[in-house]
Amino acid sequence: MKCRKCDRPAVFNMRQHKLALCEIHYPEWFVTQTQRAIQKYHMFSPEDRVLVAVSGGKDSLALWDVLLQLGYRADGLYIDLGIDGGVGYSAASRAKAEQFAAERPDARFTVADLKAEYGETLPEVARRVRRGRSKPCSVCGLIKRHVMNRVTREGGYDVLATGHNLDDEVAALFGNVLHWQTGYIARQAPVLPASHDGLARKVKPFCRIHERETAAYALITGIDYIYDECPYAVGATSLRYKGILNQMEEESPGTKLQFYQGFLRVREEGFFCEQVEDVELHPCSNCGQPTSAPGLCAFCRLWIRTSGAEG
Ligand code: Q46
Ligand code: ZN
Ligand code: ZN
Repeated sequence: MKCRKCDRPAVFNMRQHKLALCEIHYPEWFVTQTQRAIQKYHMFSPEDRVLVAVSGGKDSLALWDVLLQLGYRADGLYIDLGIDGGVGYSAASRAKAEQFAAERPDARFTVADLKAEYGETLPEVARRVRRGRSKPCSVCGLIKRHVMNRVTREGGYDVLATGHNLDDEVAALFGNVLHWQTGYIARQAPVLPASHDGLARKVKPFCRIHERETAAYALITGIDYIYDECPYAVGATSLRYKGILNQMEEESPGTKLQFYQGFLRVREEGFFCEQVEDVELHPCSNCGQPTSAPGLCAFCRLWIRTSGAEG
């Protein structure tokens, strides 16, 4: 098969776009698609300072790479959760992120080390608190959100960018629709605006890009990333949903994009807007980050043991 744009052999075929491209034109196409999403959803402008949350995986490193190529002022943040899982997961993924950053000395790179900053790794906290014993990912999500928000604000960044791709977004949407979690559905968007209460603006420039497209970009451009999933991801419901959606995509290319774009359209038409509750937020009495209940936020409650704390 030949590249659509030149005579070279195609290295990547996208059935859903009816497009096959060579090793030169595929990365170009990928970068243009990302730029289009940034502009279409008004994510940020060249003057803005962007913090990219990097995990050492293909999506986030590809995102950082593309933003730098496009000339954005993009720095990286890696959160070291201290996960071992028998494979030294955090150490290995951190090494990939560090190596990537070292090759791009103009970009700033920050590591937030959970154990060094808060005294415990994620598995240690998860074992100690009730909600973590059954669901370490729920504690992890809470910790990552807090740390990302903190570093974004402290570092004076305008926006936090994550590498969530179309498969992630569609799997989340599918799960939320399956359980009719209308509040979550209403809050799922390529851009979550900053709130005056101190929550950073969050954007997902890869929201319309398939996971296999980010993998192909990383492979073709030689980005070295960690192939392993986090050991806690094994058996995750979202992976099951991804499998089902991949089967549908296989039989009918374009299904995922159609589902997602259709959702954004009806959302734009105001379909779910009454589901967005205007919850009043208060600053946490310890860290100052916004929280719905007065007193300590859920993150600080993980570390500060009071009579009402989880145990
Ligand atoms: S890092 Fe954390 Fe994920 Fe690992 S513990 Fe779960 S949430 S699976 S994206
Ligand atoms: Zn070509
Ligand atoms: Zn707090």
